[in-house]
Amino acid sequence: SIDRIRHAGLREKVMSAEAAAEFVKNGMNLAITGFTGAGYPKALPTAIANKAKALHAQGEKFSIGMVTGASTAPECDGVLAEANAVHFRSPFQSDPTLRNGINAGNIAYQDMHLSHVEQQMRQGFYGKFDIAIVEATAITENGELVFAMGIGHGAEAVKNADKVIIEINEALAEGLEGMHDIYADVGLPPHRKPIPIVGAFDRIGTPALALDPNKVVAIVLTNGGDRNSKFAEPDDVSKRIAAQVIDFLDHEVKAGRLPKSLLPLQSGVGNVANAVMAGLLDAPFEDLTGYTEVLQDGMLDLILAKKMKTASATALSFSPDALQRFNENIEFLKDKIILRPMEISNNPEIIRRLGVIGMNSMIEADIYGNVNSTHVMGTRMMNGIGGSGDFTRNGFFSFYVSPSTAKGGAISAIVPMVSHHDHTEHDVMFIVTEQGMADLRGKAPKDRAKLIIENCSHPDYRDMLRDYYDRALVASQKAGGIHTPHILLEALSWHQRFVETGDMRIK
Ligand code: 0RQ
Repeated sequence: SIDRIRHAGLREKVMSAEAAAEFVKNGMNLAITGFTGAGYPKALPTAIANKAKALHAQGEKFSIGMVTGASTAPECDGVLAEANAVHFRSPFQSDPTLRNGINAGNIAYQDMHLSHVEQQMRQGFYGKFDIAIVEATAITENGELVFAMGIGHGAEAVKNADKVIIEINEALAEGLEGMHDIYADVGLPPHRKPIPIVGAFDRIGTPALALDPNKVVAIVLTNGGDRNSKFAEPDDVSKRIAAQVIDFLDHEVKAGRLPKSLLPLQSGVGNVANAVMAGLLDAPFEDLTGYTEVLQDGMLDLILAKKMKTASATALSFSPDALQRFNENIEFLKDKIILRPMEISNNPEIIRRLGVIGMNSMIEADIYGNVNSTHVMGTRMMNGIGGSGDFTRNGFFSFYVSPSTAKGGAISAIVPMVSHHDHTEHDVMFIVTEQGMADLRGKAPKDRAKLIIENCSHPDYRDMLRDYYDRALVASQKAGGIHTPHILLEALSWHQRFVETGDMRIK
């Protein structure tokens, strides 16, 4: 209700989503909040999409450029893509309709490291932002904005855009107020200072963001849930991957190289990542901490079970059940979860200082440890790099986890050469599949290849990989160097075979 707008002057800005959508004109550049299905506007995107459809029916043009925190949901990315209302999109998405628009060539998409987004907004790489659309829990007496379940680039969006539209979502727990820590002083060089986070749970900012009331052109009241996708119960493959990661960490603790509380954990999205967190519930560690971008069910349950002391993230992305546990325990969780702008949650300086243990999923890795997180068969965008690069390059440990095959065995996740490079051999420390783990630290390419083929590849592909590697060694000798053996014309032939026959295996 209007009670959540505690600043009297701003109450006058309340209007319908349709009326607010009138501020959005063809060709505008919008900064819209949303991070992995949390904190995205629930009403404006549909109102904008309906406006687009009506204009298109009259033969008029209408589309927007759209920069979010990360992925949103069907009622944001989905409806806008479905209405052909998006001509540019950055930095991360996972919506099927939007993805199809990107892969059909109708939507220009820039896939970006999430830690870079706010800085590049300030640098003006995306041009001027006409409007920011921001989801919020409340507006304080002093006219400050209390963010929702996700912050992402929201603080920079509000500062940067000419006009601001706020959606106040009544479905959000009021107890979220106080969980956010808004530090928006990163600035641009040469005037930067160290970001003063030395412990994963340090508070360095304010619980809400000061607003310029003159920039706020509309406030829309909504009442709707976040995307709240269900998680699959960890399957056998996920459990085997998780067990190896946990065994390794346990080994490091026993060897005295890691404390019993480990180091702050980051985990990517998806079922395998969630399975690792679920596995930690029964692991012999205590007082764990999280320094991650997305906090999912697994980490929430670690906190509720008092296995994890505190967690820092930029968004809370829960299944419906976990959301209920979160809302019911919000008073207990208040001093255990902190939400930050994604420029801070994913900041290389802090990730390096804290020594974060990063765990992310991949599409494929090659025999030398290069990783592709984003493209299927080299050309088709899946989701995007997200924060995986921020954590992989700067983490204390960087794990890549994946089943060893995809599409019922027709695709090997271990290939001679990745069809797209997101994380180079210099950044990737461990590759883990249900077959086993390759520890690549301190190893040269030929040693890595042996480990990845023997430990991580699926038995159906192991002989093919051995054969490729052996012949590459001979061919590369002729080509003038065997540091990283390859047969250049054959290196991507597995992908080509899949494109032509639907199977990487030779029939
Ligand atoms: O597709 O459902 O159509 O069959 O990819 O694969 O195995 O369910 O795994 O959900 O963890 O996703 C890398 C895509 C993995 C994800 C990726 C197909 C597979 C399936 C999903 P179907 P799984 P996940 C935190 C960090 C980049 C961003 C990131 C991702 C679908 O983790 O987007 O890490 N990561 N962010 O069939 C063809 C292969 C394949 C393949 C899997 N080799 N070839 N298809 N698939 N491997 C979050 C943020 O930063 C916001």
